Amino acid sequence: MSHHPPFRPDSVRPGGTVTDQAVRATTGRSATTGRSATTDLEATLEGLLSVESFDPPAGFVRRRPVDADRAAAAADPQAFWAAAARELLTWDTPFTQVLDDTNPPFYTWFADGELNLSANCLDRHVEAGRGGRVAFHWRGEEGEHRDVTYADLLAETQRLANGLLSLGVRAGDVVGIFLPMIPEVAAAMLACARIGAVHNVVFGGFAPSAVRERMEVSDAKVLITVDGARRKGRRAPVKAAVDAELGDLPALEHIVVVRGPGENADEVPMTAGRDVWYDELLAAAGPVCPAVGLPAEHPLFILYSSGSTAKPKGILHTTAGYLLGATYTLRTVFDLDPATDVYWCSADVGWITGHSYIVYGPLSNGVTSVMFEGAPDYPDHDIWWRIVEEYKVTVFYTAPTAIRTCIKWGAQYPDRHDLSSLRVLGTVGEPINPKAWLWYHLVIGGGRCPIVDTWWQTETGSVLISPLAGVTPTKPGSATRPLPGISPALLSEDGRPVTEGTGILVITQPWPSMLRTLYKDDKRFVETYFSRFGPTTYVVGDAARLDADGYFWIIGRIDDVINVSGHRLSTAEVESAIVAHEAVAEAAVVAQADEQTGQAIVAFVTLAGERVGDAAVEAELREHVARRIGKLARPRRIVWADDLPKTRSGKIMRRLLRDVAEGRELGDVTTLRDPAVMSALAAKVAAAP
Ligand code: 6R9
Repeated sequence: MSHHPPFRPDSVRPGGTVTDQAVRATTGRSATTGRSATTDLEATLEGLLSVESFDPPAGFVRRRPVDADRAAAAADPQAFWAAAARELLTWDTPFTQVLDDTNPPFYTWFADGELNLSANCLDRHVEAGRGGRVAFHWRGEEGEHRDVTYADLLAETQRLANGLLSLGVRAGDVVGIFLPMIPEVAAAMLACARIGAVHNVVFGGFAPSAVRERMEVSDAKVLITVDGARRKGRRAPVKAAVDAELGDLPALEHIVVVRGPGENADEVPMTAGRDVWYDELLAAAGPVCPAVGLPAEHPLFILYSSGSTAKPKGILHTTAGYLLGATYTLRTVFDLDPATDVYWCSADVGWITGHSYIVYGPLSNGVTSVMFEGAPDYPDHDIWWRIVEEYKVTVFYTAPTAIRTCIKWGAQYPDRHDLSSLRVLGTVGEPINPKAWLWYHLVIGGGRCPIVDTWWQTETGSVLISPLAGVTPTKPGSATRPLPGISPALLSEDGRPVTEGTGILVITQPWPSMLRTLYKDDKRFVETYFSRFGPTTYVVGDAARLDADGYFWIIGRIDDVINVSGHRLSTAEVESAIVAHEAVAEAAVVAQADEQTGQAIVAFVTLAGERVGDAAVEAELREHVARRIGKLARPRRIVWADDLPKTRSGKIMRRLLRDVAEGRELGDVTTLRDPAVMSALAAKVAAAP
């Protein structure tokens, strides 16, 4: 396989670039095993924080060249996407139209083509003789193993598709999926796709009331759920709770119940005529369900995403464009080789990362993945690294918040394991602070794995801005440059282009995996994304900075900007500075109304290891922030927190922290991973206002 010279920015910013050898020289970490030597990690991290840019690690050999893609996409984006759609997807009816942009912002892609998404993810691999390849190395939280091959998954998907048909599900009907991280969740999504039903996956950790809301607004006809769930050795009945919340939904005709892993001692209530066991449904169904080609723009799924307002947005994706985005970006960004790589994305299928990068992207590419049911600290804090070692994971994709949690636990857990199989690391979900980036790079990646900081959204369907592994020089904290065929730009408040500096992030050209609308709410779709700068400019909702090398730095949601005495500060920037302090594990910064300065900064801080939050640490931190950003950015107040309120997908809920800081009644906390975190913080703040 040929090796292409890496892209290099024209100029290198102060601080200079650093090579893999230099990292190894300064860290004492072996590039081949990832094991630490005796060098003080903390000092090394501190030393590297001033390094602005990292070249792709010297020994990294890229398997999939991308220079031709860049050139083709730059010359003619539509022709580029059309060629990719022909090369990467298998069509029943080839398309002749590519983009239809006659009615913006309602774009269509490949509209006269037909294909079946489940056939693209399963049948074509089996037909090519790769049915024996493992699709998922499933790993249960009690250590159970189950290898599901492509042939297994195809068989299961066909039976379930027939089962759904027997329950009266037809193309266009909505099927809810509320399942833990078990292979059945992939089969459920694929079975829907096979018959053209629209799936609506709800994160398995959400409360049944959230499931009810999402089923109700989408008129779900069937819900696929589980008898009970387990988490860190504890069990909770799911079906009974679902019944209590959803029993009276008029549109919901059937509930299919999977017998989840482990013993479930609870009595599972089953309503005759409505409820059916998953295994019994499959046993009664025929083994063959032909994959019929569906129109490219057939709706594939709805995924509710919590916006800044109370009402969640039902983001709608369609078939071909979405699949093309997931398929192309996975192989291109991560340099995945389905024949040799073992890939693991630690997200949950209940959010978009799971849809695109646990289910559709990996399966469409024919990759072998790990699927893990459990928590990262059960039975011990090294379980992720044990799994990497056991399955020889080569490509690992997780969230910055998870990395910061690992930092808090300490390098001794990854250091227990041989992580030398890893070759590419990825992050997603929020800006990654440089310290977490460096720790990930050194402790997990052994200094030898490129890190891809992938920026995208539920709405974008697939990654839009990211380094390409082994090609793009990376700057910790920057998602770097757009992928081929993607055209982001920054605009000022009044809509003028910003070529260097801070602005509102927009995408100026449609791309295949973009959302098509908000479910049954075209009006809100246009208002939310396409009203501010007109119907052809997609407004992302993030602010970003563009540097002299054309690198994008995502600052955060537009509403996460703090204004202190007329100076705009990003919560992410202040957080990053705080977290760079050696005593700190994690920080969340919010604004508190202030008579004098308009807004003042309140920082909620979790300390690493044994440090205790006292006046001395507080003074150190304030001084530290002053040095890194300026006196203006010094937190007015620091609240020591044992944990921060996070959504199930790991995003810090700053809205709730603002409520606490400003002494307001706490809003809805049911979407938090751990609602108890909020009451603990509120008590702390109330005790020392
Ligand atoms: C995939 C996903 C989207 C929002 C997005 C942005 C933030 C995601 C990021 C990132 C900085 C990254 N975000 N990736 N910010 N760097 N690499 O997370 O989708 O749940 O819809 O969230 O997450 O603010 O607008 P979603």
